[in-house]
Amino acid sequence: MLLIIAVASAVALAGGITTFAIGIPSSPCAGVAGTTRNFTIIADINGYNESSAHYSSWLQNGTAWPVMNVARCDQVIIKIINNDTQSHGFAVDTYATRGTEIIGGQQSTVEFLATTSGHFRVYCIVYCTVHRFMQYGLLNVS
Ligand SMILES: [Cu+2]
Repeated sequence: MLLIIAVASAVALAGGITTFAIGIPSSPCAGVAGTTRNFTIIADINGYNESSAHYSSWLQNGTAWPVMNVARCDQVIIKIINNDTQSHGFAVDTYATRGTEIIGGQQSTVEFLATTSGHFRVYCIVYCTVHRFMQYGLLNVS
């Protein structure tokens, strides 16, 4: 019994030492000093930051609105202010896919580290009366 305990302890110790030597996987942005990027999105009867005015450009040539440009490893803070009476949603592909619902008159903040570069759609996830104007936002992570 004592031998079993001794062996088990040795195995546990070796495992511990191995874990210590290899370490836990580092974050993709470890050691990279990114910038904090703040954005404000106003959601109301005209969409996100007047996106209804950009709807025809979106239909004609896919011009996104609003557009947020950041660098990889930046800390992204997006404040969404709902000035409407109805609820609106907010989601970002890859980074905030579940999204958040903001009740009329309230605000919410979405924050994440931009670990993956690419183009990510920004859109509403609550079926509202101006939903079509809130489907073509864009986050560019360069
Ligand atoms: Cu909507």
